[in-house]
Amino acid sequence: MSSTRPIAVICGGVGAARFLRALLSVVPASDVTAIVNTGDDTVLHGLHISPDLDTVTYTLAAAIDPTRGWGLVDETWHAMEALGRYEQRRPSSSTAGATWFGLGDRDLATHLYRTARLAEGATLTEVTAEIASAWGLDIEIMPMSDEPAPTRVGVDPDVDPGPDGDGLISFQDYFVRHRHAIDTRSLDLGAARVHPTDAVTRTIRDADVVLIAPSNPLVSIGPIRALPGIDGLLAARRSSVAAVSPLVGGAALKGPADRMMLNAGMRPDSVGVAAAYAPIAGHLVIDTVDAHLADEVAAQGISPVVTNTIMSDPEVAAALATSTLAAAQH
Ligand code: FO1
Repeated sequence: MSSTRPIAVICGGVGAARFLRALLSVVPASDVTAIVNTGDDTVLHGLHISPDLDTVTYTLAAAIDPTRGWGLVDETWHAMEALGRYEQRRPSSSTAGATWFGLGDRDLATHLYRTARLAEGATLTEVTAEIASAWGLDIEIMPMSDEPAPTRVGVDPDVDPGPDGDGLISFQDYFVRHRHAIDTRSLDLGAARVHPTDAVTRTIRDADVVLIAPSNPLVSIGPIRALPGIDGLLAARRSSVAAVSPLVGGAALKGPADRMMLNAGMRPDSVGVAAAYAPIAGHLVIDTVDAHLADEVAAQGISPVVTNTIMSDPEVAAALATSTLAAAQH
């Protein structure tokens, strides 16, 4: 059994991947374990797709498409274009050949490999480690669970009834097919009905520090927290847990976190993030733009750290990683 690495990072997709890249510029990759949300996972064309795991892996391998923030750089799309031919002909009851979720030709190889290994009986934890190793990474990347834990989003059934007519749709239907442009009414976190792996539990319990990446608190960090036992483990060691707020000036840099928080009755700013994380984290890193919110953050019972959180250049990103680590080590 391998020993626990000193730094654990709780991760969603793009924001977490960029934060990890910065962290690995200031500490050795062999010191870090990334625990990654799999609530966004989906099955399309019979393939198991784990977007957040792949975004983290491709980013750290310097192979991510820098503009999209997902998928591989210099990608080609021949398979998707070829599928379009069949999409025109499929029966109305079928979802075969769907092209709304873009899978590049080289990215497809990752999903083919993952799906084949899972069919052979490998766990998602094992396959994820194989994929990270194949990309030459020394960081340990692990899924939050080996069981399927799909996040479903409740929307107005008149806008999209979903498969059961109750307005509950898959996360990727909401995020990609609807371009997260519709209101969210509720969230159903499949993570609450499965279990973290023993490796995840051990890591969150035994790592010297736990960092919560600047990811969506509801649908990226939320599923990991919803796994039975995880919030309790974090709460028990909250003084060595530091989170980075993904909201700057009341807005998400990417994605729908601000709108989702508003729809969930939360304040869509760093004070709302502080309220959500106060039970499990002792420190919250907020952006300099939000310095005026520091007292309100502190009033939530979480110590604010004010610094530049927009990882637009490597030096700023490295400083953010260093400050977050220092807060958790405090
Ligand atoms: N996001 C999109 O907005 N459109 C896509 O077609 C799309 C395809 C895709 C394929 C593989 C992958 O790993 C990620 C992909 N994403 C796409 C991103 C993904 O939906 C989101 O980044 C996450 O699920 C949210 O963290």
